[in-house]
Amino acid sequence: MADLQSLTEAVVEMQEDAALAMTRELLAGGEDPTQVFGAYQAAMEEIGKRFERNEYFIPELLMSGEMMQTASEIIKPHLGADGVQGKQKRGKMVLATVQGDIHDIGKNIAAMMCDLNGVEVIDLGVDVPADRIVAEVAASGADIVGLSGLLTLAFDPMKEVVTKLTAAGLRDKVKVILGGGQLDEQVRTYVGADAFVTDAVTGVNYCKEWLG
Ligand code: B12
Repeated sequence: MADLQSLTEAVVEMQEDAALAMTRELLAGGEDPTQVFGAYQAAMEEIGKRFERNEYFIPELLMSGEMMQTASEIIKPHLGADGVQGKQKRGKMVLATVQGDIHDIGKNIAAMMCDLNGVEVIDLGVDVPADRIVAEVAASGADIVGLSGLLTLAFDPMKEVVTKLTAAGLRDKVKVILGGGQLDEQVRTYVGADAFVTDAVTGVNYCKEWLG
C-alpha cells in the first residue's frame, strides 16, 4: 500500500518507477494532490541534505529533478479536477527564477498552482536579469512579481529586482513575493519583498488575498 512516507522514501532512494507508481496509486485513491507534492518536496529536502554531506552528487540532483517534473505532469490534472481551478483570471503575475539561479522545478509548480487558481502567469524562465523582469512588469501591468530562487546567491539578484522596481516607479503598484526553500523572514526584509513562501499553496493564498 502506498502512503506519503513511502513515496518520500522512494524518491530519496532514486526509485523512480516505484515513486511514480505510488504517485498514481495515491491520487487514484483520492489523496490530496498538494500532499503528494509535499511528499516530493520533503524528499528534495533530504536529497539536498545528502548532497551537502557528499553522499549524493549532481547526478542525483538531476535525477530527482526529472522525477519531480514527471510527477508534476501526473499530479497536475488532479489539481484541476479537485475544484481549485479558477474560471476567471483574478490578476497577473510576472514570474521568474532570478539571475544566477537555474532551479525551476518549484517555480514551475508555483506557476501551475497560480494558474489553476485564477492568476495569469507570465513566466520568464530561469536566470532572468532584473532589468528584464522590471521591463515585463511595466509592459504587462502585472499586479504581482513572483521571484523564485533556491541559492543563497539568489538573494542579491532578488534585492536588485526590488531596487529597480522602485527606481522605475513600479514598487507601489505591485506586490513582490519570493519563493524557495532557503528563504526566511530575514531574507524577505533584506530583499524588501511583501512576502516569502517555502511552499506554493501558501503562495497562492497570498495572491488570492492581494487580488481579492
Ligand atoms: C534538484 C536540484 C538541483 C537541480 C535543479 C533542476 C531544476 N530544473 O530545477 C540541478 C542539478 C540543476 C541543481 C543545480 C545546482 N544546485 Co541544486 N538542488 C536541487 C534540490 C535537490 C531540489 C530543488 C527542488 O526542486 N526542490 C523541490 C521544489 C518543489 O521546492 P522549491 O524549489 O522550494 O519550490 C517550492 C516552494 O519554494 C515554492 N516556490 C518556489 N518558487 C516559487 C515562486 C513563487 C512566486 C511562489 C509563490 C512559490 C514558489 O513552491 C514550490 C512548491 O511548493 C535542492 C535541495 C533543496 N533542499 O531544495 C538543491 C539545492 C537548491 N542546490 C544547491 C546547489 C549548491 C546547486 C549547485 C550550485 C550545485 C553545483 N555545485 O553545481 C547548482 C546551481 C546551479 C544554478 N546556477 O542554479 C543547494 C543550494 C545551497 C545554497 N544555500 O545556495 C541546495 C539547497 C542543495 C544543498 N542542500 O546543498 N540543483
